[in-house]
Amino acid sequence: MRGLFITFEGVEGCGKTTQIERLRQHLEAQGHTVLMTREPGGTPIAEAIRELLLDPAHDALSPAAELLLYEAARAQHVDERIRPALESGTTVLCDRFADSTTAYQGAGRGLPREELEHLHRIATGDVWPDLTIVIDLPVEAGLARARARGRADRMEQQDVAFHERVRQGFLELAARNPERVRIIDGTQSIDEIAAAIRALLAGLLTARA
Ligand code: Z5A
Repeated sequence: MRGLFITFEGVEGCGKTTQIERLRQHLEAQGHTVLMTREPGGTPIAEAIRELLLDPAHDALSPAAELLLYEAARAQHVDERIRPALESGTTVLCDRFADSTTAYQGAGRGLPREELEHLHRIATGDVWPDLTIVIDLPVEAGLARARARGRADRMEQQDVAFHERVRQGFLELAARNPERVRIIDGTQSIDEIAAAIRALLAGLLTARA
């Protein structure tokens, strides 16, 4: 059977990476084979594109060039890593995917949704998440966590209003896709969020059985 494809989304510092690691441990303990990966990145070519995108020295990058680079990294990631893993029955846990483009380049930068959807189709082909978890957190809280880590990358350096639009973008996306995209309150403790994610997944696994 094709593997499950689960993506994690939300504003900067919302706790995705922490929760993906928790879920990986939980699923592996149950006998699942799991691939943990991230966007932009996940393959050598896509990681090189990531370097370009997040380098604070590239503040002249145009919105259209930024969009195409995120989609180019995704096309490579899907072809080289995600699709083969899913076809071999592996569960794929991905830190960000096409919904990040809808929120950051769409809601954040103001690029038209229909154009983004067209590019998503080219980049992802037939690969789309079975479940997307948005960890929702007030922007200031997420940015404070990210700042505590040190030097901000090019996307983190965008102003608070940009990150607020991104947060709204994720909430609107969930409202448009209630079956696939589920919101979890990111102000809860790490353990509470992990339990909520496991409950969502249990529902999905039961529905598939
Ligand atoms: N981007 C885009 O614009 N378009 C696209 O198509 C894609 C991405 C795919 C990638 O940056 C940037 O690219 C991102 C979106 C953009 N930019 N922004 N802004 P990234 O991959 O480097 O960064 P990120 O995805 O935003 O993740 P992050 O900053 O690493 O955060 P996180 O993974 O969500 O959080 P975390 O590392 O799990 O936790 C952050 C800290 O909070 C850490 O110290 C934890 O211990 C702590 N934490 C976690 N959970 C909790 C709870 N529940 N309570 C308290 N503290 C917690």
